[in-house]
Amino acid sequence: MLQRRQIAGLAASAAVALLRLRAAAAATAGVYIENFAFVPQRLVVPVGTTVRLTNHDDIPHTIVYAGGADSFRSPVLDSDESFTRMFDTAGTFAYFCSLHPHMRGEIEVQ
Ligand SMILES: [Cu+2]
Repeated sequence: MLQRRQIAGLAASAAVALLRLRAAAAATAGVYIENFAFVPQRLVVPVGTTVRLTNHDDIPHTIVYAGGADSFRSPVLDSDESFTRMFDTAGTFAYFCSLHPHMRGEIEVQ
């Protein structure tokens, strides 16, 4: 039969393992906007990744994904401003700039 101390030790080990799992899942990735283009144009990330999109142009851009419940829209991003979003569901997120709709990018979450 397990002693109370052993049970406490097991619980602590499980908590540490869970924290390590969370740390491994909390990845970040970046996309930047330069010369009216998203770079990289297509980004592939694991589920749970936080993506930061940063505007390196001298003019404002926005980032819009119109995909139903997962839709998002950044505020207007001036030079060097960024928009950050966590992607916690798998899928392909094809987004664009609402000010310059020919600007298109894609984030594939696996
Ligand atoms: Cu734009």
